[in-house]
Amino acid sequence: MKIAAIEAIPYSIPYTHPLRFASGEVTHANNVVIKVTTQDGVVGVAEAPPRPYTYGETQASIVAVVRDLFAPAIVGTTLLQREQAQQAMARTIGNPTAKAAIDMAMWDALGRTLGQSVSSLLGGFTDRMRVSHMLGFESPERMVAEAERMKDTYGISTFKVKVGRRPVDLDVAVCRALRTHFGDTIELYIDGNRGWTAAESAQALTAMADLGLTLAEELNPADDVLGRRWLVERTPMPFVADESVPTPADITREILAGSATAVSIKTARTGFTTSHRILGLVEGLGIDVVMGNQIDGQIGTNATVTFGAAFERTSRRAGELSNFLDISDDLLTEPLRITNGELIVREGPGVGVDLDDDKLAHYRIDV
Ligand code: MUC
Ligand code: MG
Repeated sequence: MKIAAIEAIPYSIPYTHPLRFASGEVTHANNVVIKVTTQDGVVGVAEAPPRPYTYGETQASIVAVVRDLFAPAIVGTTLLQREQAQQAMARTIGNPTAKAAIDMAMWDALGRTLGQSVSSLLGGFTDRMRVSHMLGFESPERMVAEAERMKDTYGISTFKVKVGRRPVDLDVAVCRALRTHFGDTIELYIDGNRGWTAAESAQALTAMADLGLTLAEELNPADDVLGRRWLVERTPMPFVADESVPTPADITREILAGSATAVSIKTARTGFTTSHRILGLVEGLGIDVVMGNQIDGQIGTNATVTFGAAFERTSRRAGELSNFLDISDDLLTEPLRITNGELIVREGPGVGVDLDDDKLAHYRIDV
């Protein structure tokens, strides 16, 4: 079980249509595959999706920090010493997706070594999650058409609508068009990626008070400390902290400050080990939780359902598990399939997915 090598392999696959939101835009899956190889020849795999506009990580920075800092500190430990790896990486602030992918690749290698599924090792609560689809910025007509396609083709009936544009009426019109078109056959919630001010957010929530929104995420910046607290006090549904809480300590600070009442757990950001710690915090604080999407490819989406289905709390709500559908290709030998609005956990061993080496060779790039 001794770790012999940790590799970081960047690749690029175009999206069929870009996903746009208040803090940025994704046109290519410019991700980094992380492979952890043991001395016994077992290989664990995960991936890191850089979000430069959110965490400051780029493909090049992820490759460099894994190669120059994290791999030298972790190679030589065993898969049963994950806490050693956590401590080695914790010395460095930031770099969340690089750290998370190493952690998840170690878990995959451990599951493969033991012949067990990681989801069972983590908690084994259920074998599936309902799927929520994220709708990026477009006109109301196009966003309704996209939701209809997702509902008809994949049975998805939960939608997270990206908001945060100016004037606020644009996004209000989208949410109203979705509710008018689908009636109460869909669940709707919103994510502003810090695009609005507190006052704009309150104005939008008032205008949408009759639309039955179930969650409101990062509508304004958490750094607007009093504005955010003022807004959360006036928000009638759980207010989700996402990019404002990349660590357990951030969650504690923001929740105790009244700046959020729920959190998004993203395995792309906190891997399996820290996500599990966050789940304990969620239970202890008694707050709501949603399994979020870092605009992951299939490897990352599989990681999200592996974790989300492992626990009762994280499998209550639909998880954000479908935006890989917008990528023109992917790297798995056996692609993920969403049917009847659900994604099933792979049986394993490990996280249960295998890389198609020819595809990785085709899409890999130098950074
Ligand atoms: C989300 O929930 O915010 C968009 C940017 C990012 O970092 O994650 C996505 C989705
Ligand atoms: Mg978000």
